[in-house]
Amino acid sequence: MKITAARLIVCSPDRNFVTLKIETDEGIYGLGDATLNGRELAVAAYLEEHVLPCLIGRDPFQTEEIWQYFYRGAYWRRGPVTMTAIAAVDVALWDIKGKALNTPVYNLLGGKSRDGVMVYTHANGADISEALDSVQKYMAEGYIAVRAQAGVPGVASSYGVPKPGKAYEPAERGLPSETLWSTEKYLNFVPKLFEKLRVELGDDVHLLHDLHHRLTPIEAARVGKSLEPYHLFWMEDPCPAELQESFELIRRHTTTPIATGEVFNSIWDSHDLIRKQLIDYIRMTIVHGGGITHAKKTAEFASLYHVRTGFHGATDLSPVTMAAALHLGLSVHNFGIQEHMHHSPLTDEVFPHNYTFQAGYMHPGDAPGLGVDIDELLAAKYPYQRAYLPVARKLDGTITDW
Ligand code: GCO
Ligand code: MG
Repeated sequence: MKITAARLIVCSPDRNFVTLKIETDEGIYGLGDATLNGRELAVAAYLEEHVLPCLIGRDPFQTEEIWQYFYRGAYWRRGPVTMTAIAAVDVALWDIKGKALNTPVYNLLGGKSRDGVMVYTHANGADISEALDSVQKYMAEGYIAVRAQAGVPGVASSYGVPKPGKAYEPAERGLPSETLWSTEKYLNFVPKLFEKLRVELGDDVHLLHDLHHRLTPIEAARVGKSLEPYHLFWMEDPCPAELQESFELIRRHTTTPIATGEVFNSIWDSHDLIRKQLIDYIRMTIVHGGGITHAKKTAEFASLYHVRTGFHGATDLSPVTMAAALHLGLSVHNFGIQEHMHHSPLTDEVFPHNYTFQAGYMHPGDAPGLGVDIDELLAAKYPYQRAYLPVARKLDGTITDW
């Protein structure tokens, strides 16, 4: 089997997606997600100018050889653009491999290790009461794990809280919006949110919370300690993770489990965090972390250190990534949990897929390959529109992490 063509489908059904389609001389094609929120065309250009020409004529079964070719052959190492481009190729090749062998991708990754993949979704609200209602809504839908975020009194627009009446989609068309942040107000508020949730919801539901890289290590330690009575499933991205050793300070103060890595793009971003057991869940996902090939290697490295997977799964990762993550999540032994933010109905229409949700768990389906497709005619109706993630400032105007 030979690759005969490779091309991008850039579309924007409610938000931007970049999809790679690789075609072969046996009529089988594969899809890969190349979406990097707010920097989509950077990846599209990297693929079109530097990667796709090198694919033609290759054997799509050679996932390891092709991964190494684009990783080592580029000379310049790592980074979100490069690794998202490599991921798109890798995932499309696994899709082709599964289709050619007439088997779902999970069977090529070690087969099923469980019957379903436990997922969590996003509950949020402008205040504690609305956040509680939102968690209860998703529990009623069958979720057994829910992430809770709420507006922080005195902070105009908190991370994770949608604009009134709108679904939460942080990337906004036009130039970057700016939001304000107050760590002091947040630190005083967040224990109240989870105290209320536990009082009203009891101990069984898994509650998760995203600190979104905003705190210093000692501030994150304070949050972790203050949330221990409410036994969270995890606190996520407690502080920026460029300095991996800073997590040692958090670890010294709290037993609240830690998840990080959604902005990582290779195993080297988390090498110390994992081997020093400074985290409990690794969130680096397939679309930004070099594809199924590299995500599986990272998961297996993590399994040596009691670290489990908790892959990123927000709406800026297309249904192609959702499908790939479910195949890997069904198979890896040290699976932890999979994030599942609902795509819009229009996005689901553009990307028909076989994955399903049932009583807190998802399954990728048993179609050969990934079990996801793209309706190119429908996608063409929604052309790309530049969009940015917000920029955050502290109340005194200092730029901070959004
Ligand atoms: C999450 C993430 C998202 C990101 C978004 C950026 O935990 O799902 O933090 O909310 O902000 O994916 O593109
Ligand atoms: Mg996050």
